[in-house]
Amino acid sequence: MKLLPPLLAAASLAVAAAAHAQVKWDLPAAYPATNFHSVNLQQFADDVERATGGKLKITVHPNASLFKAPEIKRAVQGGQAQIGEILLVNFQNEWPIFGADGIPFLATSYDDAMKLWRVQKPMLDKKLAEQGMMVLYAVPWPPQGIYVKKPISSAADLKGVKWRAYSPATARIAELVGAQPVTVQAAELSQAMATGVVESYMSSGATGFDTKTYEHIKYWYDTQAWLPKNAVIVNRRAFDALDKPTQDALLKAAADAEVRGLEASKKANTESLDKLRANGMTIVSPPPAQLTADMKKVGETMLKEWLDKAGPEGQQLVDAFRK
Ligand code: PCA
Repeated sequence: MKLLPPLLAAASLAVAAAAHAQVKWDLPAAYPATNFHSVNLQQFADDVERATGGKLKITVHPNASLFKAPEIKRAVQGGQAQIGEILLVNFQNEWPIFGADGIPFLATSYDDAMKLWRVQKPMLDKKLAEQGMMVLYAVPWPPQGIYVKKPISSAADLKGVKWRAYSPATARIAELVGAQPVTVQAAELSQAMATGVVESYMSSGATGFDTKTYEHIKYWYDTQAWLPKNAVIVNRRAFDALDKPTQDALLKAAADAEVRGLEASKKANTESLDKLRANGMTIVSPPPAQLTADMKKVGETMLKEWLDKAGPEGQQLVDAFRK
């Protein structure tokens, strides 16, 4: 065997070590592995691993198995997880702009949701930078409708029902229609319906299917009230510790995931409503006129309340969105 001169040997060892040095990140997420957001996250993680030749390995932990939905943002901020997927509207009490995509009837289509994201994102970039994080990409959930046990014709029919909320805004809707709000994360929703804690809630067809809501609730009213977004956020120190090619690969995979996720959401919307029907659920589309009118009124009240809290920054966002 031919020996390398010592200096050269040391150098080649260092190169080999750098090539093999693997950075491992944990990515807590709150929705089941089969949900379209989670499938997209896994593909994002696979893309990053492939593009970096295995240098950055991201492990996705779906279904709130590592952190509960409302804890993921703090975990990423504190570095307990380097990267995570959050539901932006969960953090509206911390900063109103996080809740812009949860205001009923502000942005009600996929096009509107992405338009809203384009005006929301620069504000988010600033806020998350202050918090030592950055946002990589965001994907909307399908449009939100009302799951309810009995047929309804107006908001008055929701009085007194046990209503599952997933965010401050969905709890506020309950108050405004006279329902009884209880906050339950998606990962615990099946259980909450099975034990009778929840009789009604607003969400997408996707979450209704994920949680087998059809086993407990027979109606879904297609109000198309808003499309909340999941966002993938990363700890800034963890990002800065990566070399430039790895950072670039991560950003490229994220941009691809945003495009792919939007299409996956649209597909999940159609498919999940079909699957709910196939499992015996009645999809009421369009909803009764009085119900729509009542919910729009709820939305007007909530937009006003949101603007009061969000101040000039909020007004600027709404104006830019409506331009
Ligand atoms: N599903 C999530 C948030 C919005 C949605 O469609 C949930 O119900 O928790």
